[in-house]
Amino acid sequence: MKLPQQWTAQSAALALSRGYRHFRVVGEQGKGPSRALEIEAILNRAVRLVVPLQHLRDRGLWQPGWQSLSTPAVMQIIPAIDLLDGHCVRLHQGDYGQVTRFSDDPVAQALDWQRQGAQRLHLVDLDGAKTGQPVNDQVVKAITAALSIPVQLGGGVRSAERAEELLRCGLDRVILGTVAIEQPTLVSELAARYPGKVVVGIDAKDGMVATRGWIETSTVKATELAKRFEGTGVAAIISTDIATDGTLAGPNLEALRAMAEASSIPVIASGGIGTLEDILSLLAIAPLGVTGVIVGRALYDGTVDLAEALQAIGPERLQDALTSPTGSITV
Ligand code: AMZ
Repeated sequence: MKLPQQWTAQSAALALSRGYRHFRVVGEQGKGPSRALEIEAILNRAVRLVVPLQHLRDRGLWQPGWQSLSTPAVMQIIPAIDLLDGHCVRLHQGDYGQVTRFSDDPVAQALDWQRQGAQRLHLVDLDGAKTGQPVNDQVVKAITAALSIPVQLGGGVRSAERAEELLRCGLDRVILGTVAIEQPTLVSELAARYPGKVVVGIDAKDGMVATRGWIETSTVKATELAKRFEGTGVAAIISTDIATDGTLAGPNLEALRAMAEASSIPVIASGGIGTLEDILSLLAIAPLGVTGVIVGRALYDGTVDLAEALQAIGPERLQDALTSPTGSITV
């Protein structure tokens, strides 16, 4: 049955939802318990999102995840610059053999994203992650000095001294990956000493933590490592799904949900963002504690427009401006 093409809002089941408050039904799939509605949400004047509810249900995100949309969804979009030998690059699934070089002027690239409205920049020293030694410090320092927004850095931060050196240089946050699994106490100590400044990077291959430039995979579950840092003052966990990183194939929502549920530490999603819809799909798990998303290749490729994405989930979005419901649906 084709449902009427009318704008709807505030249905009984969705009355609590502020994430997708304004939408219209564009289709229906299945019958009985497997019934799914396809909705198109208005997010701003330019963007519409088709959310197949079946898709959310399949992943267990609708019940009670759908209800959990009751909190206004807020998501920080963080552009990423991965540095290899001083250049802006992206790797495919973290493979150092599959490099795409996007810019030879990382400072100009960072300034451009700041100009487009980014509130934070994510930097990765890929040489540092692989070798454990800082390689791109000159560029890192130049970017940090040039920008007025906070900058965070991961890759090769393997000691308290190194973390402190970076914070002294003006980095807002340091990201610890390999050390988080090899010396978790060091991370807890740093987090206690520098509140809000220490982020744990948990990079997972099939749910298992990978380290040292993702060349090594451990036998520790990503969610178990996340639990380890509960209550330590770690500012956030950046959860990267290696299989999707650099592929533009969409985020691994199941893995992100598991990470968000593993601890009360805010989770920043990383890996797989290819379109604005991918970013918007994260709004469904925002209430579970997914507070930000890192976007890399999609910005370079132009499949995500940063300014548009910021507008779509920022305070100016049309869904918040529209207040009068024009119909309702029953689900
Ligand atoms: O792409 C990769 N191969 C890669 C990458 N992006 N390897 C590591 N990293 C990033 C992690 C994290 O932010 O996502 O480097 C940081 C971890 O580095 P380290 O040196 O602490 O393990």
